[in-house]
Amino acid sequence: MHKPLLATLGIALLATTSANAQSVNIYNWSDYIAEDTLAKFEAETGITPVYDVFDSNEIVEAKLLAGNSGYDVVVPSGFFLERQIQVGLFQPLDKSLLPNMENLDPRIMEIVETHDPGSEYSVPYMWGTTALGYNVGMVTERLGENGPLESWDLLFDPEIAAQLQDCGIAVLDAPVEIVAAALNYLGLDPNSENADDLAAAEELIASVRPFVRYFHSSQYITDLANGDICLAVGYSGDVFIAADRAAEAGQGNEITYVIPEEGASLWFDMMAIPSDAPNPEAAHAYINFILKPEIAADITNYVWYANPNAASMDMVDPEIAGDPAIFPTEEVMANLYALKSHTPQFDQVLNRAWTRIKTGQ
Ligand code: SPD
Repeated sequence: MHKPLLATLGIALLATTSANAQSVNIYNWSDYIAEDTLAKFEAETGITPVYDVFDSNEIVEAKLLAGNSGYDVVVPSGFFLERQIQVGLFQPLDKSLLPNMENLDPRIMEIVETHDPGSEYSVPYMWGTTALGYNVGMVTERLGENGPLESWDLLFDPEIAAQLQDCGIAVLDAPVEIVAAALNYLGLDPNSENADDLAAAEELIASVRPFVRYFHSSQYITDLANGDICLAVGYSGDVFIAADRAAEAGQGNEITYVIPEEGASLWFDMMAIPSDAPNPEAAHAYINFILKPEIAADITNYVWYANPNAASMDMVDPEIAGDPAIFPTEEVMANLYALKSHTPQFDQVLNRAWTRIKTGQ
């Protein structure tokens, strides 16, 4: 007699539990979170995180523009987010749900203002630079100790790049950043939308194209670590991850990251909530959790990227906090340029040039 009643009750209980159970769908860069961040978030909030990764701003933008991405939190770079805000892809943040924003460093907040005035739609996640990672042994063997080891010549001087062809050069599949690096190397404005400037950058990159093994935005981590390539244009923390893995593997590959003397780009990856996010409340809970000092410190200590959380600095490994290639000093900062949002019109032209470069036409 009681059995069916209990069974009915059981079903009802299950239904209640799943109606109340919350989840949050997060779309973040690959290799960009500590091992235990998501487990800690779930334990603290009871919200189940569903985590998906990407390795290029263009991919995130395409998903957001298509609509119904299903994501609650996405992490584009500021120079993409800026124009995504303008076309209504994000919803305003409810700051009453983000008390941990008080931990953010006012100096960083001042810089990211240019992308999102008043942080109406976003908060910074991690930040870094895009420059050169190389295998010290392989590169010095080919270029000597006196080679241009602190210069973009490693990539952009055809005579130098040709000498590294056999050990392998990888370049990010990131048109905005690589063209900006080429423009900067040529002494031009890295954010220029001028057609002649773009043509000059394209000519420069095309001149070293024969020596580039591949264009990809995450494969270089493993390949640098294993000694399968010797030079990569990469993101700061990713090169440090490669260096760490190489040291752990003990195969004699020593990887170093350099911000070349000509300068490099500086960027901020920003957490934002898509306008059509299924669960904005859980999204706020996730963002607020990431803004806890100990969580931000955990992530920095694991992925070697600078975080914008002033209150976390006491918990960041001193070796990381004191490394000017991760937390740049004023002097290094002065040699960095911030990437700006491009107009959609320029983007089209840029992407055509990029396709020509990659296909070698
Ligand atoms: N593995 C994490 C990579 C994060 C890179 N952020 C991209 C910034 C684009 N300039």
